[in-house]
Amino acid sequence: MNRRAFLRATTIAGIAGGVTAGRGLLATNAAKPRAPRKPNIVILYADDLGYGDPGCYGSKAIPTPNIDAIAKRGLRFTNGYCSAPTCTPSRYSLLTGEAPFRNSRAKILPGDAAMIIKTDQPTLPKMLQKAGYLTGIVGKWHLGLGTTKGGVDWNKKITPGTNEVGFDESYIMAATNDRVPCVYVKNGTVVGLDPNDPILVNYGTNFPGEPTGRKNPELLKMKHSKGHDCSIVNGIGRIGYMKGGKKALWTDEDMADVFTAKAVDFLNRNAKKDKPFFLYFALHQPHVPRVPNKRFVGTTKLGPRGDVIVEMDWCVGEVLKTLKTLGIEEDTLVIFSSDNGPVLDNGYHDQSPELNGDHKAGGIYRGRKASPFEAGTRVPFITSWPGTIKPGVSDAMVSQTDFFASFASLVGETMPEGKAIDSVDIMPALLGESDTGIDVFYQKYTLRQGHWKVILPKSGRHGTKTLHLFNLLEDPGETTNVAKKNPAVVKRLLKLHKKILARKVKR
Ligand code: NG6
Ligand code: CA
Repeated sequence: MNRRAFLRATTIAGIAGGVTAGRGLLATNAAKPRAPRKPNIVILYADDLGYGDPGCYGSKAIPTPNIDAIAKRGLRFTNGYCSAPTCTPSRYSLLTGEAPFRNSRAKILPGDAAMIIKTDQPTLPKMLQKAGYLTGIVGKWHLGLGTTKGGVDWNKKITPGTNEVGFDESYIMAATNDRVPCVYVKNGTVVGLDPNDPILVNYGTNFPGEPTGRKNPELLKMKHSKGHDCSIVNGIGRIGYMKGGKKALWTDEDMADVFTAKAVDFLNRNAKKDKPFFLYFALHQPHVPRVPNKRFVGTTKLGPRGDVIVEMDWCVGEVLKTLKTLGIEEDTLVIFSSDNGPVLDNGYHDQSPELNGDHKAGGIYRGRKASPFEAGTRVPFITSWPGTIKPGVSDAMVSQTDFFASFASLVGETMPEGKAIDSVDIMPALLGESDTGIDVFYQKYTLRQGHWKVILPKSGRHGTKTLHLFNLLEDPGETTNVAKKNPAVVKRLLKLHKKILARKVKR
C-alpha cells in the first residue's frame, strides 16, 4: 500500500474504541469520538524564540519567510503557550503530557544529568509508535541521558536515552549549545568517537592542564558576560568541563547544516515507507551561543541574535521544501513553536541588547525567558495541514502540554490511566474546528483562566515578591496589578490552582 492509500485506509477505519477520555477536572471540551487519522507529524521547535520575533507575529526587523509561510497556509495562534519559561521543563511537558512541576527534576539540566523521563513512562512518541508511526528526533535534547548524574561513559553506548523513551531514530546534542559535551549523539553513540582520544566530562572541576574561558580569555572568539567560562570549544567558553574527543567536537557554524541534513534525510527515507512518521526537530536557535553560518552573518541589523533566527528560518524552509518535493504536504501536520520566551544577553557579549533597536522579541508582552509574565511562556504557535486546516488566526488558548492527548485523539489511541494528567485533548482547536482550547493554563506559580491571570508570590530574580492579578483583556501588557480590586477572582483562581497542584500522577 502506498502512503496515500494507507492514509485513506486509516481515515475510513472507523471510530476507534475508547478514544481519549476527558481529562478530569480540566476537561472543558471532552473529546467527541472521531474517526482516527494518521497524518505525518512534524514539530519544529525553536529554542528561546519570542512571541514577537517572527514576521508573522509582527517583527519587521527579522525576515522569516518560511515560518511566515507556515502561518499563511495554516493557523496562527495568539494564545499559544509553552509549559514553562525555560527549556527542560517545557520539553518534559511536551513529551510526557505532565506539568513540569510534577517532576522535581524537570529544571534546567547540566549536560551530564541523568534522564528525567523514566523508561516506563508513557510519552508522546511512544504513543505514536503504538499507533504505527516511525518516530525521530533531531536537535536539542536537554532531558538528561543515562541513569545517574555524571554517570555516562561518553565513549560507550549511552543508555537509556532518546531511543528508550520512544524515538526510533535520534541525532541530538545532549543538552544545549552552551553546555558540554559539545558533540553529536546518534542513537546513543557519540558521532566521531576516537578510542585514542576518549571524552571526559565533568561539571564540578576542570581537567588538569585544560584551558578555560576564565583563565584563557585570549583563546576566545566570543567573550562571556556571565557563566560560560569553563571549557573552550571552537573558541567559545561553555558551561561545564570536557576533555578529549577532538574529532567529535561540533563546529557551531555548521550546526544548522548538520541538523537540517539529518532532518531532511529522516523525511526522505521515511516518507517512502508505508507508515506515517513523527519528526521532532528541536532547532538550536536562537539560544546562546549565537554563532550562525557565514551565509547568515549580517542578514539582519540585530547582530547574531537576529542572524541566527534567519538561519533557523532557513532550516524550517528546508523541511518545508522537502515535504513539498516528496508530495506529502497534504499528508503532514506541521507545528511550529518555541520552548520558552526570548532573552537578549544570556551570558555572552554578542551585542544583542546593543543592536536590538526597537525590536520587541516578546511582542507586546511583559517579561522574557524565565519570567512568570506573559512573554516567558506565550510563544509563536502555528499549526498547518494543507487541505485539512483552514488558514487563519485563532485566539483559542492552547499549550504544548496538550499535544500528547490531542495527537492521541487524532490517531485513535487511548490515554494511559493516571498518567500524562495535564494533557487535554484540544485537537479541534489545533485543527481550527473549534475556537475553544484549554480553559486554564497553569504553571507552578501562575494560573490563567479566561482573561484573568494570577501570579503567586515567589522569591528569586524572576519571581514577583507579591501576588499579582492581571486582566489580560484590558491589560495584555500586565502593567497594573488589580488583585486588591478583585478579591473574589483571586480567591477563585487560587483555589483552582491549589486543586490542580494537588493532583497526583500515578507512578
Ligand atoms: C542559564 C544560562 C543560560 C542558558 C539557560 C538555559 C548562565 C549565566 N545562563 O543558566 O545561558 O543556558 O541557563 O537555557 O549560565 S534553556 O533554554 O536551555 O532553558
Ligand atoms: Ca530554551
